[in-house]
Amino acid sequence: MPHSLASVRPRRRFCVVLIKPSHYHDDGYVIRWWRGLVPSNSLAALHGVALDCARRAVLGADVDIAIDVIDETNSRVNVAKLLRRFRRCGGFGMVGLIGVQTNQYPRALDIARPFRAAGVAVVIGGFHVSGCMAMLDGTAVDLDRARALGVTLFAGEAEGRFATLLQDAATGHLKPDYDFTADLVDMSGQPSPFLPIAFVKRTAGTNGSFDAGRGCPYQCSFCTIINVQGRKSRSRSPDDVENVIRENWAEGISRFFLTDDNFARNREWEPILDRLIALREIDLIPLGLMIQVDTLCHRIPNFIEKCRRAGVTRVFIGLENINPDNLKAIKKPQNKITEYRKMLLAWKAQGIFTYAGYILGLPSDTPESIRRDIEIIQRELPLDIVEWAILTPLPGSEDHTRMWKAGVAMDGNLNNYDFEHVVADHANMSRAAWQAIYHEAWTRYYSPAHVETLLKRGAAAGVPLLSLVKALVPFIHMAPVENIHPLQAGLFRRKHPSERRHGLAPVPLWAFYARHIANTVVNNFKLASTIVWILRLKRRVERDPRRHAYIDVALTPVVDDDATLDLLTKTTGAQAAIAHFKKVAALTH
Ligand code: B12
Ligand code: SF4
Repeated sequence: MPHSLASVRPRRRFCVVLIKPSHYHDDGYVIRWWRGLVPSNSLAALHGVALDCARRAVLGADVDIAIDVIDETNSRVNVAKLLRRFRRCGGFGMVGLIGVQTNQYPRALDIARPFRAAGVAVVIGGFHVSGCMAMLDGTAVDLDRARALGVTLFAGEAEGRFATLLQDAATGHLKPDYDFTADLVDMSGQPSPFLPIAFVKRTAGTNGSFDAGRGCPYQCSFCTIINVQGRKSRSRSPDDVENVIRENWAEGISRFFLTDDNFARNREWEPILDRLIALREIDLIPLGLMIQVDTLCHRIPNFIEKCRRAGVTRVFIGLENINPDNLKAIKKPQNKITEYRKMLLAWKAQGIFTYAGYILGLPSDTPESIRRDIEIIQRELPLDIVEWAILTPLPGSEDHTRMWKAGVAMDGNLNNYDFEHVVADHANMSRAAWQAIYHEAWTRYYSPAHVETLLKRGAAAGVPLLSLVKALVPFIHMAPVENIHPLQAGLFRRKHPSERRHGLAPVPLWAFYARHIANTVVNNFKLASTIVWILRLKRRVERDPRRHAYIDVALTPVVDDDATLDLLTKTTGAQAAIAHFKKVAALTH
C-alpha cells in the first residue's frame, strides 16, 4: 500500500496476551501465590521477542501491537476481563500460552477453552509441544486435544519466527502447527529477555533471569532439553549479555538466574564471565547470580574463581545420584562420584551455596537404599540444598520415547508430570512405596539436626548465614506443609473458585472458602514457626566462638584415603568406580 494511504487509515490495535500457565495442585486448584518465587524466564524471553516485533511494527505502520504478560503462578488469569480487552480490540489479537511444560499442559488447555469459544486465536508453545513434536509421532501426547479446540501448536524457538506468527494471526491465517524443532536459532543478537519491574515485583525479591545460552553436549536419558534445544552450545554474545544486564539494571534489577542448563558447557562462558566481572568490578553493578553447572565444572581452569568474581552466589548442580550403577543407567557417566567432594568443596571455598538436583527411583533404588544414601549425603557431602525429584519419563526425553514405543503403562494425567508424582512402575518398589519415600526424603534430609549442621558448615565457610536461612526455608517448609515442590513455591497461596480443573465436580462456595481460609491460617502459622526456629538456630550458631573451627567429614579436604568413605564403598557400583579411578590414576601418574 502506498505510504500516503497507510497514513490516513485509522490505527488499529493488535492485542497480544502472553500467559505462562501454572498447573493444578492435587486439590484440583491452580497453584498460585501472592508472590511467586522467581519471574518466568520463558515469559521474559517471549516478551522480549514480542516487544522487538512491536518496535519493528511487523504488522504494518498503522497497527500498534499491545502486549500484556501474565504469570499465573503470581496473578489470576481473569478470563472475563481479558475477553473484554479482546472485544475492545475488535477481536484483533492473539493469546500466547508460554513455556508450557507437560504438567502445565492440561491447565493451558483449560485457559485456551473460553478464548477459543469466543473466537480468539490461541497459540501454545514450550517444552511439552516441542518435546512431543521432536520425539514422537506428532499427535502424542494429547496434542490432538489442543487441535480439537482450534489451538495452534508452536514447536521450537520463537526468535526470528514470532513476527510471521503475528502476521498469520492478524490476517486470520494461523496454521494448526508450526514445527521448528529441527531448526535451532543462532542466539547471538537476539532480543533480550525482559520483564518490566512492576511485574518482577510480584515475585519474592527482585530477580531477573536470562538464558546466556542453550544446549548441552551430554546425553542423559531422562533429559528433554537436548532433544528440544539441542546438544550444541549456542550462546548470546558478551555484548548481548551486557545489554540484558544494563536494560534490567536501568529498572533496578541486578540479581539474575542464568537459566542455561549447563553454563559450564556454554562455549562462551569465559568471555561472558569476563564481561560480567567488568560490569561488577568497574561499573559497580551489584550483580548476584545463580547458575546451573555439571559435576565436572571444577576441572575447567578458572571457572569457579571467575564465577565468584562475576557475582555467582548460588550454583545448581545436576548431581542426580550417588550410585554409579544408577548414573550409568540414566546415561550420565560424566557424573563421577569420586569428584563430587572435590567439586563441592571448590564451590564452598569461594563461599558459594550449592544446590543439587537428586533423582529418586533410579533402577537400583529401593526405599532402604534411598534412606542410606540420604544419610551418606548428609554426612559426607558438603552440599547445602538438595532438591528431590521423582524419576519422570517426560515427553521429549529418550526414556519417555523408549517407554512410549514399547507401550509401557504411564499415567495419562499429564498434570502429574511434575517430578512430585510417580507416573510409571519401578522394578524394586510399588508406586505407593516410591511416592512415600519421595515425601520422606524431604523431612529426612531437612531434619532439625541436619539443618543445624548446614548452618554450622555455613558459618565455618564464612558464608552469609541469613542468605543460607532464606534459601533453606522453602526447602524445609514447602513439601511437608504445602505438599508442593519448592521450585513451585511462593508466599501466601491464593485460590479462586474459577480456577478448578475442567471436568472436576464443583465445590460449594462455603466449603471452598472455609477450607482455603483454614489452610492459609494453619500453613502460614507453620511457616512463621519454622522461620522463628531457624532464626534462633542461626543466632546460636553465630554466637558460638568456635564456629570457624567447626569441621566434619563433609568439610574435610579430599585426601587419598577418601576411599574409606561410605560414599565410595556402600552403593552398588561404587567399588567398581573406585577400582577404575585407581587404575586410571596408576596409568596416568
Ligand atoms: C529455569 C527453569 C526453571 C526455573 C524457572 C524460573 C525462571 N526464572 O524461569 C525454576 C527453577 C523455578 C523451574 C521450575 C520448574 N521446572 Co523448570 N526449567 C527451567 C529451564 C532450565 C529453563 C527454562 C527457560 O527459561 N528456558 C528458555 C526459554 C526461552 O525456553 P522455552 O521456555 O522453551 O521457550 C522457547 C520456546 O519453547 C518457544 N516458546 C515457548 N513458549 C512459547 C509460546 C508461544 C506462543 C511461542 C510462539 C513460542 C514459545 O520460544 C521460546 C524462546 O525461544 C528449563 C529447561 C530449558 N532448557 O528450557 C526447565 C524446564 C522447563 N523445567 C521443567 C520442570 C519440570 C520444572 C518444574 C515442574 C520442576 C519441579 N519439580 O517443580 C518446575 C515448575 C515451575 C513452574 N511453575 O514453571 C522441565 C519441563 C519439562 C516438561 N516437558 O514438562 C524443563 C524442560 C527441565 C527438564 N527437566 O526437562 N524451572
Ligand atoms: S547434563 Fe543436564 S542438560 Fe545436559 S543432558 Fe544431562 S540432564 Fe540434560
